[in-house]
Amino acid sequence: MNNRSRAVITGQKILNVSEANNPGNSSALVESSLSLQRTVTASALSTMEVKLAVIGGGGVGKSAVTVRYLQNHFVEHYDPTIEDSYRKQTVIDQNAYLLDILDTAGQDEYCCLRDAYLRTGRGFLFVFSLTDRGSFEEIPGLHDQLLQVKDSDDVPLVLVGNKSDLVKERVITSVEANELASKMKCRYVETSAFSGSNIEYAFQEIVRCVQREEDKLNHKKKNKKAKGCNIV
Ligand SMILES: Nc1nc2c(ncn2[C@@H]2O[C@H](COP(=O)(O)OP(=O)(O)OP(=O)(O)O)[C@@H](O)[C@H]2O)c(=O)[nH]1
Ligand SMILES: [Mg+2]
Repeated sequence: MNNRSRAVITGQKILNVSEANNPGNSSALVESSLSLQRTVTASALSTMEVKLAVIGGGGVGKSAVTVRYLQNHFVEHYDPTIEDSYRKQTVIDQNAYLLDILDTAGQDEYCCLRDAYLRTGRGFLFVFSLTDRGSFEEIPGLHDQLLQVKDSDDVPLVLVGNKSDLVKERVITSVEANELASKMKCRYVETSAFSGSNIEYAFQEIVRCVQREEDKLNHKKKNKKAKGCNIV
């Protein structure tokens, strides 16, 4: 990412970026600053807001994965979540996004909240622990519930096998995880919130799935409009 796109995304002072591009040249500085403002306005208009939910059994590492992605540190202490929500601006494949990330509860006593976030979420990370077969076996049921709530069999999601650093405690092979992912018609990613391995990639992949779905919807809308014009 270059200086310009970084300024658009993180809201750094425009002048700093212009100064970096045009040291000591004040008229060029003003012109560059104006053109950057135009870039900022255009980019702000095209920022897509994406609601994501991180789902899976208790203790699989949903919060640790989310916090690793947002703050790049590992949460060692286990504190069961009820529901936490975060926002993050990011750029993926030259597109700007405002991610609204819901870290959900894995404990059964909060499953009553599930329908609501399945309904409102646009993309889903289904997380299980590579060290816990029970958490892997929970995934198909959660997936069925998602398809039922959405009334669709094509929902943007990524299957995430977390705790890949715990090699000796691992009980789920990547072969069986990949088999489950192909049944769910989605990608499978192995992560470690402890080491940070593949965390950013997992979030990028779910945003890409949402973007593909958005592109399909826009394409359909355009076709419908074009057909409507022909009839008139
Ligand atoms: N070694 C290792 N430990 C992890 C990893 N991810 C999470 N943990 C640990 O596993 C425990 C549970 O992690 P959480 O992120 O709180 O789990 P959760 O899925 O959010 O749990 P609930 O909020 O109850 O649903 C914590 O002690 C984490 O430090 C990982 O990738 N590797
Ligand atoms: Mg949690």
